[in-house]
Amino acid sequence: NRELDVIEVERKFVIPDNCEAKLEEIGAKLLKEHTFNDVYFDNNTYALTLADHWLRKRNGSWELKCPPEQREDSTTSQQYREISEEPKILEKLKSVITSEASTISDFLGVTKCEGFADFNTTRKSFSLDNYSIDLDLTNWGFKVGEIETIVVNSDRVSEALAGIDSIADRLGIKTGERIPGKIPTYLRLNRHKHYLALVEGII
Ligand code: V4E
Repeated sequence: NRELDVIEVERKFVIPDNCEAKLEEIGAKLLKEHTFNDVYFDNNTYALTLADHWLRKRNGSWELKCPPEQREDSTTSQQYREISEEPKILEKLKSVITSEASTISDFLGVTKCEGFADFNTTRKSFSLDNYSIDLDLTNWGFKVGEIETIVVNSDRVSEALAGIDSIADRLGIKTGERIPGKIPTYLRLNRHKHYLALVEGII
């Protein structure tokens, strides 16, 4: 009874001026606009960051983004597992920083993990076929777009990437390069040491 590997495949993009008009033109539908708060956690040696594990409390609920078993083309696209069940999150966290903790907040205490970023995002979510297109604006003025889909089998990743590229193409967006997201940008602006750990793996 192997579990399904639910993988989120996404590509970020710089939001062009006419993006919402273009989205409408290609048939994407605005699903909702909402604002959420994220607090991200790590310790002072950036153990979670260096392991590419992203623990956050989004609107009060725990979420963990971590690498799937296999991933393709990781330079310009991102593929992550997103886990929201607390026992599974705890198990993953303990595989990065060994501890005896029995809850996530216990884990944070014994491993001295603390919040390193706390901000709000207003997100307009559009949908087109099995893809969602999010236009994000943070409360510190940063904008970033993302085209995203979920696959339940790693064999489907290339197909998902091709679908993402096709939508990007129809929107007139370049996809060849990796666009910095909210966290890399936040760290570059506010926490330079942590930023260097992220981009250069040095502490
Ligand atoms: C995966 C990741 C980070 C966590 C935040 O992920 P992101 O997709 O930007 O958040 P968001 O709000 O869009 O999540 P959603 O609502 O779609 O679930 S922070 C950095 N990374 C990956 C990463 C990395 N390991 N290295 C570099 C240089 N950049 C990015």
